[in-house]
Amino acid sequence: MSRFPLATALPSRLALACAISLAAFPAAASDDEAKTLDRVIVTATPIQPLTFETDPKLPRQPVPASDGADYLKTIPGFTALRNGGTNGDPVLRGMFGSRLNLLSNDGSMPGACPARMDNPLSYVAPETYDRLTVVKGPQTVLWGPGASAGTVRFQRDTPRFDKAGMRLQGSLLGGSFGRNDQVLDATAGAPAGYARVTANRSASGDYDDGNGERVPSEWKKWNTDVALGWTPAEDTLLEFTTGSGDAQARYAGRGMDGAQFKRQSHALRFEQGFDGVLKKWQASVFHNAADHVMDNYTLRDPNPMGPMPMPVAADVDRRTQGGRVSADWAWSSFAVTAGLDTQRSRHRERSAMGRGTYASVPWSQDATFRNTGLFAEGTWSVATGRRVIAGLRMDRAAVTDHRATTGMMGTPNPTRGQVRSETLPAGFARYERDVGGTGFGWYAGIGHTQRMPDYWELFSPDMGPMGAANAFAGIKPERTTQLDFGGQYRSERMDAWVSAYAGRIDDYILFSYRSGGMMGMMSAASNVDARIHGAEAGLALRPATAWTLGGSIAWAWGENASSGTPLPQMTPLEGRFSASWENGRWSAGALLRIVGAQDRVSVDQGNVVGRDLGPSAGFATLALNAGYRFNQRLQLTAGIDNLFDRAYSEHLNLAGSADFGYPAMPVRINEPGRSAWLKLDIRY
Ligand SMILES: [Cu+2]
Repeated sequence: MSRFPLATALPSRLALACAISLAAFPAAASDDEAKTLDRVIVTATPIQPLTFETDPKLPRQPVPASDGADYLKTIPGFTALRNGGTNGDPVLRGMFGSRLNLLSNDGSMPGACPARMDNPLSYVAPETYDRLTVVKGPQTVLWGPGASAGTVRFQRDTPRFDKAGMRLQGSLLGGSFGRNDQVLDATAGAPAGYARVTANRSASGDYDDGNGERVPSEWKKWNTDVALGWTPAEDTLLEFTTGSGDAQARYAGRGMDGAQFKRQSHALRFEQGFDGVLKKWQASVFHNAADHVMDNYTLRDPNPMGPMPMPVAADVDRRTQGGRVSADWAWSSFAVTAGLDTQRSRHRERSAMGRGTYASVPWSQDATFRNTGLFAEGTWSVATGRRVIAGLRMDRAAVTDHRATTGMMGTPNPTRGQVRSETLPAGFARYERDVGGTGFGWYAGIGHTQRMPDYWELFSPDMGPMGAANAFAGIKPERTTQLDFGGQYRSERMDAWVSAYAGRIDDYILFSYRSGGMMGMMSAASNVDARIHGAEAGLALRPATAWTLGGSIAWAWGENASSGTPLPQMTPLEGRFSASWENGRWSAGALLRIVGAQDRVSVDQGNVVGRDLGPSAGFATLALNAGYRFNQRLQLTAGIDNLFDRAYSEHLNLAGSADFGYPAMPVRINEPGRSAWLKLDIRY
């Protein structure tokens, strides 16, 4: 997209400022300058191969569900584990869960479900955000601990007004299978401040796969957020935000559906800019709460032949509070951001047999988490087009086990009241080079991070490693050391980029499943050593003014070095090829997505959600889109996804639930068959 600054074309000071602003400053939103026609996004292009930034308001294809994970799928290297129609769990380079640091409004919102039905991005309505930023690999320390596979931030910009006024954006989406979405984003403001309301509603019925078989996947969700900002001076901001939302989602691949996804978020942010060496300081606090109910009777009927023939529901609740203070300094060739972030999180649950009876059961708290980290990240412009970027971080993490009993049988918990605490260092260094005048640039970096096991790794497994009382007692922090390197070339007619990585993960947290227990499957967590490597690459050609031809590939490889077997849940080789045309008023495009077979599997191993079901076949799908811009304010786009109505399924997947008639032998959930959609975007 041409509106992104071409890092290679900038003089070093500007590039430095740009790098700093990407890393630390939420860029001030400019008045809506006349935008060119926004093409339908089929594959996002990087700012540089390590960093992707995309506008989540733009139309994209295949039409995404209204959740954060589906929006990431346009970035090469990402895929998602499907639950049903929405709330897929994002996976980058075969890495899942807390290996991805997922942030909304720079606060963390870990879900509550012990089976991870509500990953952090299921509480994100992407279109109500202004920017989606991804940093691949352990190559930043600014946004919290862990982040071994990458950092994903959904952000809202600060609106600024020269005079009193109003801005409005919105969209309407309609599509096959009863899909309908409405989004409103309205801001009223003056030089002294602003009020912004964002709201969305999204719904879809069950979809049909390419065989015409219905896949239980319907969802409906809504979100409303309000931001009140006070801007007494040009470089001062005090902002209060509050929001809530709820949803329901049918899950073809689960024994229960999501009957409730209640969200409450509050945040307060202060920023002050300066003219001297100290450029800025900022402070923020957040409070995020998720209250999730899963049951087998709201969106399905209990299966009389299944493990749960009676109506049953569980209510789980997670409240996370945190804060961050940071300051930015800049000298002529050196800039640094340093600060502290902290968060605490509490998890509790209650459950009962019978419809709605859980609500009268008292809560029982099972876990609390605390983490405080100190960080510093700097950029040194060695010479024109040569930069060194490095960061250090030190975290202190503690987890308390409050469970009186564990398991369905109510076995007394041997680790009740115990606290696990760890000191976790992280750091990275990267060299970036723009070869002046050639449009060519490259980078190479090394990063190390240590990640505290998360709620799902410490509390969800039925068993821990050999010799440990349970997972809480025995699972060690994961330590990732990774090389990241790549390059890019930009010219008038061609952009090309590649990002590659090679890493080792000591004490990689692995789930193994076997049949047994009351629910039919038992899980055990253990630490193994893993080796990973892979690459993503992209090419965009502009043979004529109106035409763009694009292609990208993503390849990931992993091995369990402790056993010499494949690392499970690894994304298969994927290629996307697109052609698009636009003349300012009309646009048209086609996307061919080709995914290879995956035979590097370790059956019944994986993570808290996904396990390898076996090898999978490759597939290819074709999608078409077209757009028409009536004027600067009104744009219509339309698309047909899976044009040839192919029946196919992704490798990373859940097995369909017997409640919906799926066979006992695990069968992957199929993707939607041919579907059409129409989207109207309004800017005012
Ligand atoms: Cu759940």
